[in-house]
Amino acid sequence: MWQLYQFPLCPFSRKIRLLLGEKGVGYELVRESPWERRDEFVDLNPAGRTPVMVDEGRGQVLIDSNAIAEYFEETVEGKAMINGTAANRAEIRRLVAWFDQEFYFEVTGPLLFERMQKRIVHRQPPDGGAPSEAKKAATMGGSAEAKRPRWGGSPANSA
Ligand SMILES: N[C@@H](CCC(=O)N[C@@H](CS)C(=O)NCC(=O)O)C(=O)O
Repeated sequence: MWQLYQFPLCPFSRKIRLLLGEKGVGYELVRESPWERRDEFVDLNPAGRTPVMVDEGRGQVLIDSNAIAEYFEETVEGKAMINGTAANRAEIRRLVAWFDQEFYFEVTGPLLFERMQKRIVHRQPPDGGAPSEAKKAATMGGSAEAKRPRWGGSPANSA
């Protein structure tokens, strides 16, 4: 049985939970707080980041959301999430990489830092302005990306 080491608010973990649901892969959730740098977790992933998937029976450890997504894309038949022509698949991969990078650094990362990490880990008060800046970034108002006609085409896919 697969175990997903994840943090509930981690967007990369969320992406994998959605993907596993779509693919119909059974798994057990293991809650991990990456900033605690738990020895057993760092032994699994020296980078100390969520998500990580482990199947002890198969002696398999998968690290990094994109590596995990590609692994299940290649090993589980049906409900392809990186689908279509090579050009479509390249576009899906581009969008996933773009979203992971931009949304995490401009939106989810600052929100997680202000609302959770700063309070719990650093014991500092929040900066009231930061969440509204993140919200502004989340709307992507007027960006070239927001005006693109379709995100990765259809049917449903990773993008
Ligand atoms: N490229 C990685 C990014 C994973 C990542 O940054 N996870 C964050 C939580 S959302 C983390 O574990 N941060 C702890 C750290 O960087 O020390 C992926 O796609 O899995």
